[in-house]
Amino acid sequence: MQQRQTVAVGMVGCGFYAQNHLHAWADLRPEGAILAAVCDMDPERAKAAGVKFGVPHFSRIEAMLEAVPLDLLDIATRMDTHRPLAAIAAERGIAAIVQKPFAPTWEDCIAIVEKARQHNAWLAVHENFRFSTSMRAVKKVLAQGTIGTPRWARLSWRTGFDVYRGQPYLAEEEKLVIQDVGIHILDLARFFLGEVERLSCETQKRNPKIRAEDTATIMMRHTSGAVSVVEATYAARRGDDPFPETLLEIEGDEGSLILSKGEKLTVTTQGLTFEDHVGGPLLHWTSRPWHVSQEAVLHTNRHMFERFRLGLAADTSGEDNLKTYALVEAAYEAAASHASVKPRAHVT
Ligand code: NAD
Ligand code: 89V
Repeated sequence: MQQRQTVAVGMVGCGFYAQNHLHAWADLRPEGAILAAVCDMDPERAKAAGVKFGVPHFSRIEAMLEAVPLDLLDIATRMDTHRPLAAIAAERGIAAIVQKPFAPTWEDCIAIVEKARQHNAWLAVHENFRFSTSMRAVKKVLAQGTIGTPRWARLSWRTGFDVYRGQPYLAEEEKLVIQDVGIHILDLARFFLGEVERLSCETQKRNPKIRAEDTATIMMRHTSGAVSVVEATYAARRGDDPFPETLLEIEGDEGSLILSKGEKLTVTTQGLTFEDHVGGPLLHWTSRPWHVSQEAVLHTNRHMFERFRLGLAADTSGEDNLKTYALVEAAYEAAASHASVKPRAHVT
């Protein structure tokens, strides 16, 4: 396949989190990712993004696709619109990146993947936690074998940060902490320890002002034999709130690693302990505390651009993200049934 030198990107959805996608695409322009148009069904949001980033703006995706030649759509709308928007892209042979959660149901996710396959359209999910600088550093330590084979891990995302201010819809979701942030941590568990054989889950709703569960504790047996605990809450009341950082403890048969608040990595191996700050620098458009999440968008978008340009699948392709989505579904099923659950698989 001919390698593309430049890729014309269309942004669909110019809301709260899409601002980070827009800045990231602007930063990637010198590398060949060209933000060419933006679209939001809210004309004011579309105009604000178009003016800020100097590109044509539209309130309908069809109008944008008719007016501007695009190679790749970055869909940063909420999950209820992912299936119809991804279908519009696939039917035109246009590549698409879909924000997490992939879609509201397993059936919707499968339909998005199958539609892309039917039209030979490139498809990926913007699952960015694994692309953050600190998570890449952890992956490098594991890949080097520094702590040997991982046998046990705790992946912890515990905050009291007011997530509802920027994302008010979270208070109304029928499924919350596992679907919104557990999905990231479960993806990290796969990234570090491999696929999952079975899991159990307990959920809690600790905030009376919201509709769904805001706390989940998940225990998983990986096919490698490793055991992991994945935990997430929006209801923590701690002095040293690490939002939006994921804290890690991973024990191998040669040592261990701990990623603590402030993206500090402590590695113990052969009886020696090493410490280092492994987070990325603040960017001109990022700010604390969101910078950990924001810089992950830049690295994710670069990964997507480079893989698409080379005609290769993204690490978080639609197919791959089905495995993470299956863990989300299994966690809700396990919480409801009070029994361990084997995640479903997508057989093509
Ligand atoms: P938002 O509601 O602020 O923005 C969504 C935008 O999409 C709105 O402006 C809306 O008008 C627009 N939109 C909806 N349907 C459209 C359509 N058919 N055509 C064009 N525009 C349309 O939502 P948000 O908080 O920015 O979240 C968007 C997605 O990003 C969610 O799926 C959320 O889970 C995800 N998110 C991911 C991260 C992360 O990657 N770490 C962080 C926060 C949010
Ligand atoms: O990153 C996300 O997906 C956001 C969160 C509040 C978890 O940071 O929804």
